Amino acid sequence: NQPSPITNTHVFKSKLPDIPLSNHLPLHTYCFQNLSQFSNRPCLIVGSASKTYTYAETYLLCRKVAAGFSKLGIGKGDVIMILLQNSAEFVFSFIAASMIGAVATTANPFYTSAEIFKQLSVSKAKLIVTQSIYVEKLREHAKIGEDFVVITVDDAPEDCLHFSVVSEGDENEVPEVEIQPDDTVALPFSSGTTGLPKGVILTHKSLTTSVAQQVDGENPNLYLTPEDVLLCVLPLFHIFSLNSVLLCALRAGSAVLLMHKFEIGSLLQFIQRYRVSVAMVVPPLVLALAKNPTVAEFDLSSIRLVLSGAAPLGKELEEALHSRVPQAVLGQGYGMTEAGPVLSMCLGFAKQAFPIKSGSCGTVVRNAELKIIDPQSRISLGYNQPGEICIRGQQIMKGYLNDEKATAETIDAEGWLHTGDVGYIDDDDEIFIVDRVKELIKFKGFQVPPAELEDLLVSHPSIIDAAVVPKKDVAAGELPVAFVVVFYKRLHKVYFVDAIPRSSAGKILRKDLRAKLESSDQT
Ligand code: 4UU
Repeated sequence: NQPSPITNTHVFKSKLPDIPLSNHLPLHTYCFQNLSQFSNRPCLIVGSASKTYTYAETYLLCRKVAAGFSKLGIGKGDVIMILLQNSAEFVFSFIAASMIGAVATTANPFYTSAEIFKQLSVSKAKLIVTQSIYVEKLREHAKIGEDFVVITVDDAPEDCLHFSVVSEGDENEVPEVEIQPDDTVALPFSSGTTGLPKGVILTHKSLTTSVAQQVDGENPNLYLTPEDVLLCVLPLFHIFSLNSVLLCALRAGSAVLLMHKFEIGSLLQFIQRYRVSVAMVVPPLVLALAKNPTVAEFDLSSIRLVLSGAAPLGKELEEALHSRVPQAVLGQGYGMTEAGPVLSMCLGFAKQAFPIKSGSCGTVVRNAELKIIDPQSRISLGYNQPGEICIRGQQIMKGYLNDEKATAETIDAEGWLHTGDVGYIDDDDEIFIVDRVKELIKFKGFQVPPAELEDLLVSHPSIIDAAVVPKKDVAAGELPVAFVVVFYKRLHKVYFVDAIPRSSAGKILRKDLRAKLESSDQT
């Protein structure tokens, strides 16, 4: 216990001991390392299709797709874009990319064409796996087949290939590639503490370390077993679901119940039918589970653990959910794409669980160091003093793609990643997030970079200047709100609606809109 000679930094560690890490292994090798123990157990359950893939089948399909990608010319270091809702094909594509040393960049299929193309051009993706309904967006700025190859998981439109082209590959023809721990495997996009979305370089080592910090060791922080069924309704293109649901489940041999979208009725049916035991959620989903009256008609007794993350979870909401699933341990994980992503996890989820407090985001994960610094002086702080949360460890990103400046602003010379989140550590080593010093807006847990909306607003000829900030909201957590400076004919308020009411002749029903205004003014 020698004090450091240079600084006396207060460093917080997990209450669990560090463990040996198998982070020299490529991600897919690490995830499937214990496969033989559960090869005939369910791995992927596609809720909507009532189809289950065992571990052996999943592994085989990943290898086939890896061979198929390779045959299409995808090699080491090449990037594929996965533009899919949660599906078995998402999983096969992601793991297959890892198997051939390629990189998967994941994107929200609801993105506009412009958003998708920004990510495509920065990541230089050569192949896109998507659904036919999104293909039109890919035609707007490019020629399919020339600029990139498009594979659809359903009927292939013109110039596109059907997924069977890769999934019927020969599993014995997966090329032998040398994969180094420092090679990139995933390239999710995040705006970080400032500016526009950037490619976050996550290496094989980052992700294997992060998964190990959660589910490995004699007393795993997040204890999962082959008997568990994990709810996978959060989108896999976001790092929370990709890492803490999919990759952790594969390593532990748990089953993953894939749902392509959130709809409360089918969600409840699936939980009941498949006896979901572990539910990874975001606060808006907690709200639905806690408050929706239909929940009472379903049997949720199989749920033993609820892990909420990606945005702050109110105490009142947590307690409301507790009354719906009294048998379950409720707790939070705290993550950030750049941090690999998990910084802290509820120790109530450990095999030998610790007592926990509601409102806490858990305790820093093992094999990592966390410090809290004064945002002005940058001096590290002790217990119970709020400041900016910083993390160091082998799980954090290698950096932002082609952006040394943003990388240097986020990871300092000593290897500390600065989160832009403000929090404190209490006497029991639990982390409480109290504020955010970065500009990021979190709408239902999704990133909304204000800079992106500001750019869009000022590109309008009548808008001189604009600023976008979050406004607190019960259902969404935060709503992006714009302040705009315009030339003349000033609008004082803008309402966002799904559709403008029109008569059958197409005339705007202004009377209906005015009535809507009067009723909303009273609230
Ligand atoms: C208050 O949201 C994420 C990742 C979340 C995650 C991942 C694995 C949670 C649990 C888990 O096991 O990543 P990003 O990059 O989209 O957003 C990061 C930001 C954080 O910096 C913080 O501001 O999202 C916010 N955030 C939270 N805020 C994330 N988790 C929490 C939380 N409470 N529990």
